[in-house]
Amino acid sequence: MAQEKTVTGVKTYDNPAGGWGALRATAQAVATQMHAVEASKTLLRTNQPDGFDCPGCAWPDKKHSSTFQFCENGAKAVTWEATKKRVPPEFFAAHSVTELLEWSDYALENEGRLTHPMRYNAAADKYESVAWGAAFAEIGAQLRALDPNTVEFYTSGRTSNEAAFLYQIFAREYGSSNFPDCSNMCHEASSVGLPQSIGFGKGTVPLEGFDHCELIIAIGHNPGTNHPRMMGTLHDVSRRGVPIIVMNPLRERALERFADPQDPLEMATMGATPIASTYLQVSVGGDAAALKGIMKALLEMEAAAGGVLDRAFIAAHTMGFDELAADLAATSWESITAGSGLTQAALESVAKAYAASNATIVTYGMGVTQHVHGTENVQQIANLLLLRGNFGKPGAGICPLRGHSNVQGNRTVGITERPSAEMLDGIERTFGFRPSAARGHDAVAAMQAIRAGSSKALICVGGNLAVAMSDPEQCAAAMRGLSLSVHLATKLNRSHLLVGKTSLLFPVLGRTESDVQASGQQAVTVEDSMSMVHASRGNLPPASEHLRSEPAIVAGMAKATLPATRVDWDGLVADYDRIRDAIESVYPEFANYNAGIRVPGGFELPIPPNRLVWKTTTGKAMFKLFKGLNEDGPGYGADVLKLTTLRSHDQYNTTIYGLDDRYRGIFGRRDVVFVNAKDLAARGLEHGSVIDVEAAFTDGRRRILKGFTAVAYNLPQGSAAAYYPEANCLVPLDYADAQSGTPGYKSVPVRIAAS
Ligand SMILES: Nc1nc2c(c(=O)[nH]1)N[C@H]1C(S)=C(S)[C@@H](COP(=O)(O)OP(=O)(O)OC[C@H]3O[C@@H](n4cnc5c(=O)[nH]c(N)nc54)[C@H](O)[C@@H]3O)O[C@H]1N2
Ligand SMILES: Nc1nc2c(c(=O)[nH]1)N[C@H]1C(S)=C(S)[C@@H](COP(=O)(O)OP(=O)(O)OC[C@H]3O[C@@H](n4cnc5c(=O)[nH]c(N)nc54)[C@H](O)[C@@H]3O)O[C@H]1N2
Ligand SMILES: [Mo]
Repeated sequence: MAQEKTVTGVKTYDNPAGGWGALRATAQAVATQMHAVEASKTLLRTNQPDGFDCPGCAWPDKKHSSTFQFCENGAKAVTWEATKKRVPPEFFAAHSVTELLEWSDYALENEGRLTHPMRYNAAADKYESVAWGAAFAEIGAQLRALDPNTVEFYTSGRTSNEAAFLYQIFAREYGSSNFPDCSNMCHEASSVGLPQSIGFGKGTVPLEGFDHCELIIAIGHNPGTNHPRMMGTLHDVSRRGVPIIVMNPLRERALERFADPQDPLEMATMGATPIASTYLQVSVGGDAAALKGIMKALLEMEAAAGGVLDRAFIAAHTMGFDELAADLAATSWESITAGSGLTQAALESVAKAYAASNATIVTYGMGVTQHVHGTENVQQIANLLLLRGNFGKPGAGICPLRGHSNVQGNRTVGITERPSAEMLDGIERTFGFRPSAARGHDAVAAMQAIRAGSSKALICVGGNLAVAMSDPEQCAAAMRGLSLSVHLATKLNRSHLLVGKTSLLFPVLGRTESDVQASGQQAVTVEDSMSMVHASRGNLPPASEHLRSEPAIVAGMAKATLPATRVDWDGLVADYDRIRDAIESVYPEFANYNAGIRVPGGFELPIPPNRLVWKTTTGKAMFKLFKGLNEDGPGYGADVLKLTTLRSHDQYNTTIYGLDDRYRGIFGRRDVVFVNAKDLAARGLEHGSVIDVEAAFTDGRRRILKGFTAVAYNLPQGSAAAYYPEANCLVPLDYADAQSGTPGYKSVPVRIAAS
């Protein structure tokens, strides 16, 4: 977009996404973090059948091949972990925790890999190295003295199936059901919403589905940055002439035009392929209204001419259609267009394209889930698909784009605060004890309990909870009140510095590293967005001889905490095949687990909706009503903008690789707020104005982002955007979906004014 005024670090980016720029950035990431020879060896083994799983995203690679050497953000994720830089005990001796808290998130992680187990010494205000055995003994003694219900077990979605499973068995044998995890801030709205709709909380589309679809509707995700391997798929789909309708407030470049670095012709000619056939700039928070509008148009077409709905499918497989139809009839077009920011004609044209397609896939991401009614949002997508029977046939279905590379697997193997009877039976059958059936804490509830002082200890397998959560100021204060905090991590981050009475920091093996146990070199397993489970085996020498694997550390803590344990921790860790046998025993859907992962590409877990089996309480797929249109709760007045929070192209969640966001034209900075030029003008502001952004909540606490620079940007009037995690200070801890607990990160009511 042409800018009238020059603002430092803000430029126009006119090229397609991908292309030579992506290859250049890949080479740069490699050069700054790794030695070139080692790098090429490592990178080429990413996502190969005998290599390791790329921690960059959860999108599968085509069978037996890897697109890795062409994937800029995959390379950033791998090289960030496989870096040559180290953070040894001498580093901590030289820098106090108070000093390190002044460092940026980027600077902390950029120091490199943790090398030794460390324990915080309050008198010196420094982390000091500690022996593994002593550290485990201290954790055991403290946990034994605590009520298990006051201990929180956090998981971030990089954790392998094997580590996640051992972790939940440890926590449950100890007596806790508190499993806050990153998914609670991410796709929980899918995990809660879809089981009610279709009896299954995950995506239903296999990768091959994209070879058969006749239409894709892509809502609220930015694959050019966050699911880069998906771009190859979308590129192929577009080349087949299949329409791709995008609903996103921002015109994300990769969804407009993409040059596939794997396409020699495109690279040689500097060409590109258009991705979206239709790009609808829905308002921030306008998805429920837009989806209801498309469904209303569909029903109106059906009433006018018939033949639009799949009546046979609706009759045989669903319940709740009449209520849905009545609600849509009662919802006015005026309210739909006001709520979505889209015209009736635009929504009718989507309905027409949808009615003309025999196999439709809806893909979606955080733009849909991170709202105060995220669960209902997801259910409107399921409703839309059910209306034309888009389940159980090739090329059709729902495709949530998962976040962390194994976040889906973590949940499958039991990281959940809502244990099912089936799972508890499985654990009892396998290990001979029956864990508590009580519902535990999710991420928001855990942080609230820590803040209230009712939870005393926090163990984190990965992640950066205090920074990723809403309201970091309150989270930081809460974390400092803990009697015990334990972090398993590859790199140093801010959460590790929010020390409690006893704080321990354990360095772990990453995906890229060789994991050798008593029976030899081990593979771990992960589940991608499409329910494919496959092996991941690292090949680099560990960053330090003191590193331990996540399963080994979990086992160490468990043995020290549970003197009468029923679990053979040492035996399980000696040979991960045994962990997988135990997983299979608890979750029978992992039939022949160990054999299945020895086949290149792995195996698929069952997806009941694809067999037209609906594991809902009624045995049918359910049309779920969402009364009204506002996915974000009450309005806050005409001067209020809805601010969404985004990832830049140079970040992985709280990990900031660099300060550029190339495709959005931002360079060397992150302190910007994207606003429509008219909204700026209406407030006497302009492109480049230095502004304060203040949340409009009325709970009596002021939440302000000070001194950010306004960037006039092509997004709908009334909408605004800023980067995560900088903008998290605007989000109250309880601003979250009532059903799923997912924070409303994508719809924060704010006012802006000159600084
Ligand atoms: N390189 C890289 N890869 C990643 C990550 C990363 O940080 N970096 N994070 C991983 C994780 S954990 C996750 S969950 C995924 C996240 O992947 P995405 O879901 O793509 O994440 P976001 O950057 O939050 O972007 C959301 C998109 O939704 C749009 N949007 C914002 N608000 C709304 C809205 O109200 N409605 C609609 N329709 N759209 C909206 C934004 O413009 C943006 O394009 O990526 C994973 N992969
Ligand atoms: N405002 C706003 N807030 C958000 C979001 C948003 O869109 N907007 N998105 C939310 C989403 S979708 C998510 S998933 C969360 C992410 O929340 P988290 O998962 O908690 O955060 P990450 O930044 O992914 O965690 C990074 C840290 O993980 C550690 N790590 C990396 N690899 C490994 C490994 O292999 N093992 C171990 N043990 N540790 C490792 C490193 O120490 C690194 O510092 O943030 C949420 N917060
Ligand atoms: Mo996520």
